[in-house]
Amino acid sequence: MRIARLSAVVLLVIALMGPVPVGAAPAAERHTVAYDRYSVTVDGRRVLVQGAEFHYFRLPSPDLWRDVLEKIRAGGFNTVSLYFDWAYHSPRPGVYDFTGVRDIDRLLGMIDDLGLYAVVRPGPYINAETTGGGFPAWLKLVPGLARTSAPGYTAAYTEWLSRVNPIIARHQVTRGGPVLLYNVENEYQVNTDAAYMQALQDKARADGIDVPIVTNVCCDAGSWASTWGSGPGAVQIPGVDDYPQSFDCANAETAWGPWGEGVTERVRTDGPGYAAEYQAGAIDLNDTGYERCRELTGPEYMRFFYKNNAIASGSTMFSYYMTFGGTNWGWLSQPNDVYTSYDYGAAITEGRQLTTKYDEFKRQGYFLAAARPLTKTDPAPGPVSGNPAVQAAARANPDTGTQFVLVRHTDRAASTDDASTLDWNTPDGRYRVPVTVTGRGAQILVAGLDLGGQRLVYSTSELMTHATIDGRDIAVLYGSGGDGSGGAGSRGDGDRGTAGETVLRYRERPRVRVVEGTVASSFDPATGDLRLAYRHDGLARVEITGGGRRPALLLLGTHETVASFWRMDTGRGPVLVRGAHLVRNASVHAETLRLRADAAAGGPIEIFAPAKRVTVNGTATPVRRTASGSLLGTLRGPDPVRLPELTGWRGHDEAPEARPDFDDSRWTVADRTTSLSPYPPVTQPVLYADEYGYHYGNVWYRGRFTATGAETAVKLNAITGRRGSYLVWLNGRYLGTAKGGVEADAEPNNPDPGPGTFAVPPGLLTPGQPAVLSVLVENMGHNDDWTVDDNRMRQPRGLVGAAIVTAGASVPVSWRIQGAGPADPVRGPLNNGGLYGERNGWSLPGSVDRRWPAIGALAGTAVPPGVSWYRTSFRLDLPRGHDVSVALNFDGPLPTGHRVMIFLNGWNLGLYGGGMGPQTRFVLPAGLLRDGAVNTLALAVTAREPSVLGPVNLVTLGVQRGGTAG
Ligand code: IPT
Repeated sequence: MRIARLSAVVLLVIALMGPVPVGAAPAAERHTVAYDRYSVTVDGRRVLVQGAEFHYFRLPSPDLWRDVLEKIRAGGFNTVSLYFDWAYHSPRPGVYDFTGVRDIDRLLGMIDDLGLYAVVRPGPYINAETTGGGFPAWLKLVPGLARTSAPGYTAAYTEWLSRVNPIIARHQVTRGGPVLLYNVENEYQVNTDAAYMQALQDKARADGIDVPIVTNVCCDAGSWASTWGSGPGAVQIPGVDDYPQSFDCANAETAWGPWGEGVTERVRTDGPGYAAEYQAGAIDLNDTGYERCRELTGPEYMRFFYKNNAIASGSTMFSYYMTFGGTNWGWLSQPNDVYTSYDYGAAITEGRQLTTKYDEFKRQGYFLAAARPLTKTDPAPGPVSGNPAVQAAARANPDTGTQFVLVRHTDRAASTDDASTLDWNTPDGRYRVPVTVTGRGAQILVAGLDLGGQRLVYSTSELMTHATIDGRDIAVLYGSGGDGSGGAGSRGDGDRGTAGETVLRYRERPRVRVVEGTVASSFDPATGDLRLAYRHDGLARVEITGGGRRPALLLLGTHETVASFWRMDTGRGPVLVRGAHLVRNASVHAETLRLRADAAAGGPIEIFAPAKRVTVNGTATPVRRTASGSLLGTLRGPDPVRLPELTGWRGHDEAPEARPDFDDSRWTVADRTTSLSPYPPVTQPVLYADEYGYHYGNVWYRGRFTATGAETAVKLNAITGRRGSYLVWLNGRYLGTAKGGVEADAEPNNPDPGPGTFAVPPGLLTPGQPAVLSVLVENMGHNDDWTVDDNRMRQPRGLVGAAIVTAGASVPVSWRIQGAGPADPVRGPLNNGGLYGERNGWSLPGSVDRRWPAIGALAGTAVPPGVSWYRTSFRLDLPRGHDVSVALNFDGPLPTGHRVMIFLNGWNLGLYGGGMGPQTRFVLPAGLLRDGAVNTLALAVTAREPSVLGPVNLVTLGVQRGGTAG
């Protein structure tokens, strides 16, 4: 074991400080973090890290962080993995903000309150489909190749780490907090600067990071191992990123591991296997919609690939990317891969709803937590399968002998149902065990496991969890064959009706009482084996007493029925709850179980707990004792929700910048002739928006020239990132629009959009008179920097070329540029761009629209080319003690001629239509959406052609009684 922390010095300092002054917070409990080839340990106890990737910056409402974190914990996770996004915190060099929605100290405190661990990933580079891959756009103006030891870049990232590391450091496990592991960089293996990787680690250590340092390796772990596995730059625990299903959500039905089996490779032999990012959803590369991404990575995929990975690799550290994806609000997205929603097809939707994927996480996560011997296993000789189509691979714990056997098809693509008999040498004897692999199923079967006071010899059902409650051992098991959720090769009826057998061992014949269901039992006095045989159907209940052991209750279910169980650990031991939509927390006080739980519908709730009385969200809930010794009560469903209609809209045309007489004298003169960008401008001067400090969102250009009368056209070129475009006016006349380019150095055989030629209408220009060209460029977020050498983070935004085509002498143009004002102190640097309305507060709540013309309903409103704003306000009154997820819903066909930028109470919550992606519903997160108060919606519509607006309304994405306030 390597001790990752040298605590002696710290302890000495504390000792010298003397007693803690009265009134100070008690010193948090300190722990030791270490690891060996099997697992990470905390104070010597092995931890199986079941991690959920969560991006706080994609959920701009700290109270909802708690909601999602509680859902993550209830789903069987013990860890959250967090990127920290440099760009999100820093509007300009030297300026950092960790307040409000950026308060990561609060976030880490919350994670600690919930008893979760955290893997922190502060980059500096994070990728993650965030603008610049996490790099603030101001870094484009800093000399030195990013993600290397170049001095300029080093100074910049040192600034970031000097701010973020101390916050992280005080929340480490070693100081009584949740931070268990510290991740440097992101998939750096395609790059080569070992000194940089080392410098990041030295910086972390100098800033007080004393937990193990990890990194996430992509694609080819081998090359990393040989180059970086030891020596400068090597981290203590390298992890691997695996995305076996790739990202083609359009082919959800047929994909079955296009990127391979997806088994996490062990990179170093002296550390545990670590699945740093294991695919749990997908970016919607083809604009197919995230529901298809959820199918691509649905329960079937999770069962096969996650179980396969766990047993084949013996990894004990997993992080699932993403478990909750969230929203690319403001200009957070890297536009070439994603649009506003970062739902990711994850287990918890963008609207914070639980899916069947969540159920699968729960089944597997509860198992990983309950099967403690899994934290230390070696490959073991597996049972011999009588049918070559069925494979049985095994791992065993060298101390307890417990075996974990993965049963799957030998050919991973096989979708038939196949039976086999395993010749299984278990720790408790040799058995012939019948198994069935249905469709693309995979099961982890266990042999030789102590279930509290019971001895599980083996079972052909899968174990979900076991708990000792009130002196009785309760185990929840379920069948093979899936949950019937559909997908390639899946059985429509799931595991209903499949056979199961569970063998337990006793000193003498125990009493067996089948409380519910049909279960046959037989006892073999020679071995002490009690064999239970049954078909998985509903939830069978078997009580076993005597036999020389304490009482036991087996709950034998199906995928579906066991998914309704929740396990919570209280100060008085574990409790099991069946029937609520979600259980957030449980505690036992005297003989009362206090539950915090959500109900999506009224119905029964069943509780196994050391208690006689129950309160749910503070309200006493009558319960009665059942034949299984549980408590049964009734949960109240939610009250009806009424959402207001969106009426009373007022509208205002914008874009005075297009008019020749607009006063731009305070705009920035565009006079730069050079840029650090390796992508040279097409014309002079340099018009790249970043060069003038306009980093996010729309920018305006105004070019003045003296007309000769010989002008025939205007030639422009802009790089906006995918989905951006630009609009052009000459002397106030709209000339048209073109798509912005994605990259300045696009392949010649795959030409990028960007260039646009606009004919000058005859008579528009008067020879000898001043003329004004106005261009609105809809910049999207910035490119990422996955590979260092092509310096993609320096891809320009805005105009990259502009010229007047003339039959006569060339026409010089003088340019001015205007973009976003100073960063919004509350909403942060990524909230706003440079539309006139944004610069003048039209996106904010307040009464700027008092004198705007009333237009009534939005649907049917004609919009001229250019920019128009529409505002309304509405009062929201949701039922108390409920969690209502609300979205703004656009009906009708996706518009192509205009796009809508959505502001709720000033927060930029996304882009609809106009090639922005297939999204029609935009989450309005509670917190930003104010309950019991008036809310302001402002829509900035950029029309590239005359357009008509469609209907828009509020919808619910989920309604539960309960919630974080419950
Ligand atoms: C992996 C990145 O590490 C992560 O930040 C995110 O971008 C993810 O992909 C895709 O959503 S990169 C790997 C797929 C090559």
